[in-house]
Amino acid sequence: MIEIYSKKICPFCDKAKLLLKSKGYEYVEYKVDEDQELFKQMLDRSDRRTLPQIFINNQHVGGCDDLFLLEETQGIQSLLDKEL
Ligand SMILES: N[C@@H](CCC(=O)N[C@@H](CS)C(=O)NCC(=O)O)C(=O)O
Repeated sequence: MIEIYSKKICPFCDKAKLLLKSKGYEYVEYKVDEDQELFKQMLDRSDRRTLPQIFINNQHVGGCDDLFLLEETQGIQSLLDKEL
């Protein structure tokens, strides 16, 4: 499962979501600007304040740059394939 914390005006969020869509991955999106609790949850889980923050199978990937790096190196699929 891929989870992404995002907000409305956020070029890095758009770029990350575009990568996921282009590779055919589905994701659950949490819009932190619509719910303050979701922002707190993101802080708790990631200890970061910038958006997006991305999790794959509950593992923290990081932001947009981290997602691209992951795809270039071991691949997004490798985290999806990992047993929890
Ligand atoms: N290197 C980060 C950059 C993320 C970033 O700067 N995101 C902007 C929004 S597009 C942000 O969160 N800025 C600070 C803020 O809005 O509080 C990444 O790749 O995710």
